Parts: sequence; C-alpha cells; structure tokens
Amino acid sequence: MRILAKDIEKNVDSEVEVAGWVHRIRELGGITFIILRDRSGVVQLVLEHAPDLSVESVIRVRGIPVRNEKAPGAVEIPVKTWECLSRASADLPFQVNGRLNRTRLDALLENRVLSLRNLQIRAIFKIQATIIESFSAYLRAQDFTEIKTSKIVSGGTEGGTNLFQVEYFGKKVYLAQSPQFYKQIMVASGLERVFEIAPAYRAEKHDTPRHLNEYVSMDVEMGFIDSEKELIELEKNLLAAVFEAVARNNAPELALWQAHVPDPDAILKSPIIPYEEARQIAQAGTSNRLFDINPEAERLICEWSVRENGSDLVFVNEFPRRHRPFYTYPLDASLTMSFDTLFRGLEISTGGRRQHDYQALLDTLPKFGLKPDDLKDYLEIFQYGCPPHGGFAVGCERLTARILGLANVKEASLFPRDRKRVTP
Ligand code: AMO
Repeated sequence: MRILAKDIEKNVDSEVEVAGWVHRIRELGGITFIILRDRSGVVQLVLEHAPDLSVESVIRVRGIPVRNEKAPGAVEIPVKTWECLSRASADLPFQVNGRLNRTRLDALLENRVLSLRNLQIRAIFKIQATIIESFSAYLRAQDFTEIKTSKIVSGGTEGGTNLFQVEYFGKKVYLAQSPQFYKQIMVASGLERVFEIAPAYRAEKHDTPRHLNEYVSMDVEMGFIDSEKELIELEKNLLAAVFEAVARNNAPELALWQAHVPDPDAILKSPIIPYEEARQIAQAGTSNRLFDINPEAERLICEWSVRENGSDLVFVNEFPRRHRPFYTYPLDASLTMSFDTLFRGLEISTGGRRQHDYQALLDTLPKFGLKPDDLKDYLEIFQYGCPPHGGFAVGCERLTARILGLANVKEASLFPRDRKRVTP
C-alpha cells in the first residue's frame, strides 16, 4: 500500500511504497540521492546506481525506511525497486524546486502546470483553501445558508461600465459583476441569511496589481439589520475566525512566505472611521490632493491604523452617496450606511445596508440615470415584503494576497484572467 512522505517516520523498518515527483537528484560517490515530493511533503530515496531519470518525472518506489540524521526528516528509503510512471521533459522553463522570486510573473502564469508544483506557490492555494473553508464554516455556524446563483445576467449591478457581454441564443446578456441582486432576493425569499462563494466578472480595462477580470467573490447578505455597523461586527468576527484557522492549519505554508496572520483579538478591536475623517487622515500623509479614498489613501489609512491602534484591519464607513451604487441605504441627505474594509494597505471588501423601501428606490433611480423598466426584476423584491437588510463581499484573491504579502493579486489566482490572458 502507498504511504505518504509525511508518514515515513512511523514506518521505519517495514517495507513501504511511495510515489510522487522527482524533486531533486544528487549523485555522490556512486550513490544517487533523490528527493521525492508528494502532496504531503518530501522524502529522501537512496539508489546504488544512477537511474535514467529527469527532475519532475513521476515515479513509484519500494523499500524499507531507515533512520539517517542527515536526511530531511531524519529518515530515508534505500530503494529496492522503482518504476517511472511518467517521464518529464528534461527541458524545464524554470527550476521548479528552487525559489521562484526572480522568475517573471508571466513565466509562472504561462507555465502553471509547473509553477504550481513549487512548494512556495502551492502554499498560496493551501492557504486559500483554508480561507474558503473557514469563511463558510463560520457563516454556517451563524445560521447562514450557502447559495449558488447564475453568472449569466441581463444587466449590471455595480454600474454599467465594466460588463462582459456574451452572445446568448441571439440575445445580448452579461457575465455577473456580483451576485448582489440574487443575494438580496434570497434574503427576501425568507432565508434571511445567505452566503455565496463564486466567480465574479469585471471587464476592467487596466492592468493593476489589484485587479483581475475574474475573481472569487465571497458574498454575505443578512436580513433584519438597522445599520452597516452590524455588518462590520459580523465581518470582524468572520475575519478573526478565518485568521485563526489559517494560523492553526497553515503554519508551514505561512513560514514559506515568512508571513503571519493578525492576532484575532486585534481584529475584533479594529477601528471604524467615517469616510471624511479617513480621507483627512490620509491627506495628512501626502502632498498629493486626495479627492477620494484612492489606493494611496488606502495605504496611508492602514499605516495610520497600525500606528495608532495596532490593527492591520480598518473599516471606513459613511461613504458619500456619489461613491456608492443606487441600492445603498442613505444615512442622511449626502451620506450612506456603507463601508469598505482595508487590510494591510488594500480594500478587501465593500458592503452596506440596502434600500428596501420600494418608493424610496423609485425616487433614487433617476439620480443614477436608471429607469424602473431596466430594473423590473430587482424592484419586484421590494413589492412583496422585504426586511431591512445588508451585506458585504470579500475578494478572495485580495485577502489571500494581503495575508502573504504578494505583490500582485494575480499570484493568488490559480488561472488568472487579465486583458491578455485566457490560457491556461
Ligand atoms: P465591490 O465592487 O467593491 O462591491 O467588490 C467587492 C470586493 O470584491 C473584490 N473585487 C475585486 N478583486 C479583484 N479584481 C477585481 N476586479 C475586483 N473587483 C472587486 C474586492 C472588493 O472589495 N456588490 C458589492 C458588495 C456588497 O455590497 O455586498 C460589490 O461587488 O476585494
């Protein structure tokens, strides 16, 4: 029976079979040392001859593990028999088993089959899996129901400029920018509390380190709230649970990036700053004139939060009406019950309370250049009894990237889509 590299120690002195990729080959005085890599880690194999093998080939071997202080994990397997299950080309575009921090991002993304084998790169996606799992687990424990909604829609929810148009049986439709309207429908349907983790599409024309054209949106929506502050409390607890799970499950992966997650207690004490105050905090740190909270302001506000509060996370609420979509609930004539979440210099989430009053929505639409006919299905939600409600969405890749300190959000996407890239 095949065992994993991580279990070799428990099997010293009894014959085992291991299988995986040839991570490294080294010859020394007529003996060949092979480091074999499987999904659990690595183990050293010892052969008394030089096998005809290239790195990254897939092999299966049998032997009896013995202790050797010099081997990784202090155990190695003198090989009795081996077979090559799949041979790798000797001509690799980069060295998979080394550090890839000097390899161009384009090369890593174009050769995903190989770059994802690198342990440091694989660590990104092990951590991302924990983020998704703990996000879901926390919300389920708070009585939220997981939903999956269509990504083929008839219009935009976040403004009309960055929609991908799709040909659909002779009709023009779009890829969903967000499950915004569907999650609101599900609150009104009586589920009250829902969440969805799914791709969202943005036809952003620019190439920046914070934008993808397809990203994983982690959406939350809940009924019976009075203000965005209840959503902020939920998000603090949710992120604290996510950070706690990453610290518990992914210590080796964090170590490969010399990264750490924030202390969950500090997260629970994260400050909430009204928009105008936040803008002024940022303005005090730059000679550039800040007309809104742009990427530079996000960075400055986060630096302030670390300095003044010791918190990597900061919430900015009470955004002016002009900065928010039509569905946002007003706080007064000019401000809204909305917020952004900034984490280590980057906006990772946006949310707010929604307008649930039918007449108030009808009155708002013209101010956004919208007509009731364009939003017929959406407006229906509010004609048949809808509780006060709100929600938020966290960008999965942005959260992953900020935990690990990645320079570009594309690094946190398995198969990123940007203006030029649709393969692999
Ligand atoms: P918003 O458009 O601010 O809000 O998006 C929410 C979060 O999603 C992530 N995100 C992106 N990540 C990578 N590339 C992109 N192009 C991109 N666009 C957005 C960010 C962002 O903070 N419907 C509202 C949410 C709500 O109110 O519930 C919405 O989609 O992390």
